[in-house]
Amino acid sequence: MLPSIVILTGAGISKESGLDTFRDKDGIWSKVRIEDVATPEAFARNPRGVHEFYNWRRRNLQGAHIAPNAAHKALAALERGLPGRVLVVTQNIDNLHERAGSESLIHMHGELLKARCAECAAAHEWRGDLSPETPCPACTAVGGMRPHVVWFGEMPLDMERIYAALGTCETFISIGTSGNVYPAAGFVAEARGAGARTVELNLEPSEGASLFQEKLYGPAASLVPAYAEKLLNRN
Ligand code: BV8
Repeated sequence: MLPSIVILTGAGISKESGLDTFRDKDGIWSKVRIEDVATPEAFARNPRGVHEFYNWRRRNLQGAHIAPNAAHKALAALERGLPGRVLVVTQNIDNLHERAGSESLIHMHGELLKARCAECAAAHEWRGDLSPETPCPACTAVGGMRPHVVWFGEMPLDMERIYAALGTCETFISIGTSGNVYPAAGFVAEARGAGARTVELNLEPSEGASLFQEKLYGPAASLVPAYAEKLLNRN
């Protein structure tokens, strides 16, 4: 059954969990350049440097200070309250939606706690560091291990399933994303074109704000529980 509520999340939903966003003033892209750490060309040119960037983020994500916040928990409760009706599509590579209990979940940009082998394509849960010397646990090849993350210029994951859900959902909710990165930033137009009600919950208007029929601005940990409650009472 296709979900009637599709929820797109971005880095803003994890901000109050202690993870940096990308384009806020002190965000990740103010410290490193996309071209140096988040493209296949960067990885080919400087694999050790790209590994170090993701090793730092993988270690940080597993720090005791990082945990799901009320927004992640509210989305998991919404899924439990409306069985089979909710799908979360996240741009985030953190695991906070899973840790909050979300199961109907697509990581369209991959997952920081997974690594895959360029030689045999096997993907593995991965909590330690990676380096150009890391052997593949499946085929033992060395030099092919990479973060299981979608870089710029690479095709996001599960796009068919995402577009099928966007084409039939009744409500599309965008949470904590600036609407800069495609194809995710185009999802609101897809959903609206298919007749869905479109809602933006964000700290400030995103690039696509004009496409949303309902807009609420403020921190996700406050906005999302209240909005999820409203959806549960309405359905
Ligand atoms: C692709 C993993 C094609 C890496 C990331 C048009 C069509 C198609 C492609 C393009 C196009 N135009 C340009 C492109 C190319 C490119 C692109 O979009 N570039 C942009 C910069 C212009 N897109 C791609 O390359 C994509 N691939 O299209 O492939 C293709 C076709 C055929 C065959 C092969 C390929 C791939 C994009 C994926 C890149 N990987 N992530 C990693 O994480 O290291 S994307 C990167 O940006 C981030 O990872 C994140 O996932 C994503 C989006 O960022 P946001 O989540 O929105 O975060 P941001 O900081 O921007 O915003 C945070 C928001 O939260 C703000 O609005 C803020 O106000 C708010 N906020 C802050 N605090 C709070 C809050 N909200 C609520 N509460 C708070 N407390």
